[in-house]
Amino acid sequence: MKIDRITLRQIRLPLVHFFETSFGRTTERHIILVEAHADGVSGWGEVTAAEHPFYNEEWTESAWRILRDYAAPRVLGRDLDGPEAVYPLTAHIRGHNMAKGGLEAAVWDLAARIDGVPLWKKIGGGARREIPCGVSIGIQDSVDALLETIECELAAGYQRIKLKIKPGWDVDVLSRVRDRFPRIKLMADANSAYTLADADHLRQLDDFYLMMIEQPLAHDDIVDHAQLQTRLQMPICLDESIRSAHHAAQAIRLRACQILNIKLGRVGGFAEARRLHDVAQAAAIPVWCGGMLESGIGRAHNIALATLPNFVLPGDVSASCRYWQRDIVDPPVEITPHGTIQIRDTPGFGYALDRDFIASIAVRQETAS
Ligand code: OSB
Ligand code: MG
Repeated sequence: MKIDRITLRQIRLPLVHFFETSFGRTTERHIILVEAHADGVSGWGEVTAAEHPFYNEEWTESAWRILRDYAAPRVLGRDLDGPEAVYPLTAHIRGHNMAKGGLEAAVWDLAARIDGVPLWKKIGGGARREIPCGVSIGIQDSVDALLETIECELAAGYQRIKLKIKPGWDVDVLSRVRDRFPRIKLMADANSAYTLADADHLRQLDDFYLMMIEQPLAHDDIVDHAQLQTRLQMPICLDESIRSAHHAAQAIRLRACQILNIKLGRVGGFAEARRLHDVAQAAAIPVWCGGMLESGIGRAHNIALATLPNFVLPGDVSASCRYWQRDIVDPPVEITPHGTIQIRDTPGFGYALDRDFIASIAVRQETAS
């Protein structure tokens, strides 16, 4: 497989509802789509970098530059044995996993299409025909608004509720949520809003029978999380801190987490996501698929990823309509009444692209060959 052309497009897509985390509020996404061409076929990837460097160091603008100036030139014109060859070609570009991962994912999709198989099969997945889904609910303007949102998502069928927390929006909020919904699967994600000095404060959350607390401490920390875990009953799940299978192995060895969130972009694509999955599986650490407010392309890639065997917990992979008035794929991603997404068997990531819509919301485009 020889990649003869790579097209980058940046699209603008307003969210149906703002999404607020401990690091800020998002109302509109600026997403880079990567189209990789070979043998007259093309595959698509999505860069999951946000609009600002607050979740990690990347943002739309840095990703564009990394892709155009560093990642794409290293992959273009190469005779690749397969999509596994992309990760090592860009590995010496330090960091910028989301930029590199968007290109890598496009080549996996391309390879699946060339073989005429669904992406989930190409990556070695297929452990399940439908994936269990949860929702991630951002910080709201009031607890009443939050309770109403939860009600709505449960009615739609979602299997678990994840709430974003931060100092000032944590113990009291979760207490009211638990009072109102005593039996739901519930978890909290702090996006690094606390330090080890908050351990006693965080211990109060143990009263609410949470499935887990996600990334309470610093984005680049493993050691303090291990300390914190000895003081909490609920399992810690790591997100931001884990950028490679090696990090996962270290976190597991130090007992810094009991669960792992895997995000395709954060770890630089499918090859590393699979390695991370395997490291966790060998250590009996369950994983689930995280989300980055992806459009239909990134969402479809997440669905494929979540068919690997150790993705046993509901992920942050939810229906298109939670995010977009109109998605860029056709049909939009939908959930079943029992809170799952069904796997599709069309070659590649499984959904058709709405190319006219993509063209209409594109703010820039560049092709390298
Ligand atoms: O920490 O999981 C996170 C969104 C943006 C940045 C970080 C995170 C999230 C989510 C949203 O939780 C998941 C989704 O619905 O896509
Ligand atoms: Mg998270």
